[in-house]
Amino acid sequence: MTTLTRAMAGTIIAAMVVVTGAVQAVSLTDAERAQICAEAADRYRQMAGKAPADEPFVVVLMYRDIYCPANLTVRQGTTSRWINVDRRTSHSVWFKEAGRPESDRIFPEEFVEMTVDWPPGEYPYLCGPHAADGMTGRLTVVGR
Ligand SMILES: [Cu+2]
Repeated sequence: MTTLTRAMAGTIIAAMVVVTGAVQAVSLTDAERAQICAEAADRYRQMAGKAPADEPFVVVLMYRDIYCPANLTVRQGTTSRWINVDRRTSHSVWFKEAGRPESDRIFPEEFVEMTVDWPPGEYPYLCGPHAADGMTGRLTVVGR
């Protein structure tokens, strides 16, 4: 192996380590996700004084680089709020595949609200800053 090839091999190994680090959140087990989402719901109760399910709108919590719940089915015309219950990190909601613009950064205790009146179908979305860490979600819209 020439020195150059050896140097390139070193670079490739370094790149693989970086990629592995970045996808760690993707490999969360269902139990780990459930635990994080339970913590997120506790954080929301502290902030709002009630459970997410008791709100008159649909709630998706953003916490520790996941959406809770990550998969959600709503009827057309449903108002949904993506709420950041993290302490420091900002997130976004971006229906990139649907060709929509990324939301503004949503800082702790802030939210974005959307009334989804799109045609029935599946709408994957992601967090701009954390998509590479596995922060993605899917909204399924069903007819009224
Ligand atoms: Cu995020």
